[in-house]
Amino acid sequence: MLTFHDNRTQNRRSTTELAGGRLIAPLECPERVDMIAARIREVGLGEIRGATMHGLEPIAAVHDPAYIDFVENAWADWRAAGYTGEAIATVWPTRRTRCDFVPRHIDGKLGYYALAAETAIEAGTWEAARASVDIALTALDHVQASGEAAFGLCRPPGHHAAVDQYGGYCFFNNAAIAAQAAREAGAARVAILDVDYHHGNGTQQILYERDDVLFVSLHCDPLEEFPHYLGRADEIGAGAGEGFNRNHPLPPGSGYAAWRAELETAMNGIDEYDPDLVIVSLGVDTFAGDPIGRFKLASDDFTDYGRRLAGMNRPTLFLMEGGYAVEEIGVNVVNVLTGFEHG
Ligand code: FKS
Ligand code: ZN
Repeated sequence: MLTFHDNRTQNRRSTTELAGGRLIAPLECPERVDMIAARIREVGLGEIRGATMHGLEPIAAVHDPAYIDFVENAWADWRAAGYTGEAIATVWPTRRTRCDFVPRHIDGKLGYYALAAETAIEAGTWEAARASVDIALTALDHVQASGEAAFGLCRPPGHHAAVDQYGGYCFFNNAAIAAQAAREAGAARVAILDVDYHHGNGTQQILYERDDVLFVSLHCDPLEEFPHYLGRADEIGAGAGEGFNRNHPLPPGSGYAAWRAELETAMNGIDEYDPDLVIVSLGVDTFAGDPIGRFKLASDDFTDYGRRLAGMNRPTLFLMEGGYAVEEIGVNVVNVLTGFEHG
C-alpha cells in the first residue's frame, strides 16, 4: 500500500497543551509521524510519496471562509496583541451569552472558533494544517486513479474540526474534505468509518444533514470522554441526513471483543449503504497502552480488524487521526494496514 505524506506537517511544533491544569508537552507531536514512517519502511509496506498542493478550494467546500481566514491569521493576530506564549482560548460564547457575532479581539475570536482549550495555535499551525489536507487529497487521488487502497499519513488530525471550529488537536477536517472531493469527482456515496477512540464530532456536524456521506463512528461514550458534548447513539442525522449518522459509543475499559462486535454492526450498515468509497478515520488511541485512551486493544487486534475491514471489499482511503503511545504507534498503525492488505 502506498503512503502519502508531506514534511510541512512537521512545522506544527506546539510546545503547550493544557491538560489536568498544567501546560504539558503536546501528545500530538511530530515524533508520531516519524515512528509511523519508520515502521512503514521497516516492514516494507510500500513507498512513501509526497503530497501535491490542492489549494484552498477543497477546504472552503467544507469549512466557513471566515474560519479559514481565522486559522491563517490567528498566530499573527495573537502576536500583534503582545502575547508571548502560544495562542490558547480562555473565554467562550456559552449558553447565556451571544454567539451571533465574531469579536474583533483575538481573545474573542479564539473562543468563538475553539471547541476546547487544550489545542494551542503556533507559528507552524496554518502550514501544517493545510499540508495535512493536501496529504488526504493526494491519497484520495491515488485511490481514485488506481482503485487501490492508500494511506494518508495526516498530521494534524481532523475529525474534531467542524465547519467553523478547531480543537482536539484538529483544524481542518481531512476526512470530510476528502469525502466532499470524492463526491465532486463522481462518487455517488461515500462512507466514513471513524475508529479513533474519540468521537468525530466535527465530521458528524459537517455531514449531519446529508445522505450522500454516511458517518459511522466507534468511540468511547461522551458521557465519560472527550469531546463530551456529542457522540451519543440517539444522534442519527437530521433532514435528508436522518439515518445516515451512526454512533456506536462503548464504555471506558472496553476490550477487543466488545469493540469488534460493534465494528461488525458498523460494517453491516456500511455494506447496506453500498458506498463507492470508504474513508477510515484511523486513530489508534484505542490501544491498551495509550496514555489518554481507555480502551484495551492489543497490537494484534489492530491486524485482526485491518483484515476485517478488507472484507468490505471497497476502495478504501485510510487517514491518520489520533494515537499517543508513541513507541507503539508505528506497529499499531501498520498492523491495521498490513492486516488490510493480507485480508
Ligand atoms: C483527556 C483530555 C482529552 C483532548 C483529546 C483530543 C483527542 C484527539 C483525537 C484526534 F484524532 F483528533 F487526534 N484531551 N483527559 O485523538 O481524537
Ligand atoms: Zn482520538
